[in-house]
This record gives sequence, structure tokens and C-alpha cells, in this order.
Amino acid sequence: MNNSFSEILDLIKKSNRILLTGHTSPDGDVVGSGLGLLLGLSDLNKELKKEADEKGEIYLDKTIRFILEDKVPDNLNFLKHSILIEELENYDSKYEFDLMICLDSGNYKRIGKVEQLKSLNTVVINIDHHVSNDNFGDYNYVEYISSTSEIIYNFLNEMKIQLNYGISESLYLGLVNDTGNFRHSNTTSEVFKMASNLVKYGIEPSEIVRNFSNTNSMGRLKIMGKVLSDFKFEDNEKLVYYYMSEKDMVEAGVESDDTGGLGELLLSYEKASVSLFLKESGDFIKGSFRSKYDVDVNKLANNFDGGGHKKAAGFKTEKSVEEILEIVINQMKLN
Ligand SMILES: [Mn+2]
Repeated sequence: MNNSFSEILDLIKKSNRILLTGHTSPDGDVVGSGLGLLLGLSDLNKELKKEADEKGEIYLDKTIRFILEDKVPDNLNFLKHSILIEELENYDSKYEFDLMICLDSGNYKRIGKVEQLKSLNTVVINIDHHVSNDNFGDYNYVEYISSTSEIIYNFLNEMKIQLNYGISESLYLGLVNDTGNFRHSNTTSEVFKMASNLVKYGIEPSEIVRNFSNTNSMGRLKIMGKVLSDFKFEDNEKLVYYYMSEKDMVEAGVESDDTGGLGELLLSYEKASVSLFLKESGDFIKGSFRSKYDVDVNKLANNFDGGGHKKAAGFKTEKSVEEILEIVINQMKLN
């Protein structure tokens, strides 16, 4: 059961130290929804302070921080306010947070080491759009719409928190990230209405997309070339896949976080229905599924305790590439 936006807002109003966070390896939706909410709540704080001043009441300023385990990737750093996002490693205050808002995270583990900042008295709010979300919060708001950014947009609007350039730019990036720039099936009429409204605040859609997408390093382009020339295809299951070892990454001179979106690239193969991009990561293999038609890849990822959406899901496992492929292909055969 979801809590209402007004219950969540009441909790925010009552809390003085608020921590916003999202999943590790942050994407445009984590950064966009988090920054949009941070800026909205900062304005709310000013508003509450003004109201208290007018009444001659004492007001304790809210501290609102947006902290992620990992650093914000280069292609998301163009946002006007991205400097406000803190990396856990650089965070050294000893606040006791009253409230922690987890964004775009299907389960509590997804926030990684930021979990250390929670104390016994911290209330957790879970705001997310993944079908695999397990309602881990003390308060939950989970809705299966395009993005967490769309939920934050609805929240700010319904709670009458005024948007501005910075909020709009952030939320627009979240939409672009999760709808594949309005290409995926989660692109609804509500999404277009939201986008249209955000543009009224003076943001430049073409500039956002250019900053977000046209930032491939030489290494990343070379690794794309390798993936495109060496991928494998299972004709019966219409499964296209590629396994990238750490050696491949070293040879191409790319970092692990330079490899996002390669599964989607593979899915563009005309005959493919599902793509699986596998990547060695220490003792684990990380997998990323994309689905073009009606194969539910959230279910496929569940085999490895992962999840996400019907058309995009991920997992991390200690199993070998061969074992992973066998499990996936066998399950696809059954369907
Ligand atoms: Mn998302």
C-alpha cells in the first residue's frame, strides 16, 4: 500500500535533517529525481522559514543533503546544480538524519554504503517505479510509471511546490534517461505533458540530450566496436548477448561505468527480442537485460536475485557465464 503524497510531505515538514539518496552507479533518473527533490525541498524550507518569521515563531532551518555512494558520471554533470550532489567518501559530518528518502531503488541494498548514514531513529521513505520494488520503507510510494523523476514531478505539483529552471532541467534528464529520449514503451501521454510543461521553464531539450548522449570517450567507442563485432545470437530464443571481461575493459582503456547502454545497442539487432549484456566485476558477473517485445526480463533477472522492469532489468551473481546463459535460455524456451 502506498502512503499518500501529503503523508510524505508532513513527514518532510516535521524532519530537520533529511538525507536523499539513490542507487549505486547512479543514472539520469537517480540524479534527476534526487536533484529535483533537493531543489524543491530547499524552496519549501525557505517558504516555511518565511511563514514562521511572519508569525514571529522560531524556525529551525532544515538540513537537506543528497548523498550517493558513487560519483556522478561525467555525462550527468552538466546539470546546473549537480555540484550539490555529494559522494559518500567525501562526506564527513556526523548528522543523525531524521529522515532518509531512497529514490529509484527497488530494494534497500541498492543504495549501497549510504546505508551507514541511517541511525536507529531514521525514518525511511521509499519512492520508486520498479515493478520489483519490495516496499522496504517505513513509508512507501511506488508507482509503475516512466521514472522516479515523473513521481517527483507529480509530488511537487500536487504539493504545490513551485518548479523552476533547475528542477525542470533535472527532472527532464530523468525522463530522457528512463524513456530512452521518448523511445521506450513507458512514454505515455502523461510523460509528454510533463515534458511539455518542463520546457516552459526555459530548458533546452536538444542541449540536454546532447550533453547526456554525445559524451562517448575513445575507449567507449572502441568497446562498442568490439561488442558490435563479437556479439552472439541464439536464433531460437531471439537472444542477443555479449560477455565483457575485465581484460577487455583494460585493453580498451574503459572504466566499468563506461559500459552503460551497450545492452540497448545490441537490442537494435533486427532479429533480437531480448539482449543480455554481461560484465565481469571482481568475483561477480553483472548482467543487464533489455526486452523489445513481450518477454518479461524482470522475471529472467529474478533467477539471479535481481530485478527491475518488464523491459529492462539487472542482476549481480557469482555464477559463471555458462551457467547464466543456460538458466536464461532454458527459461526462455519454456515461455
Ligand atoms: Mn528509474
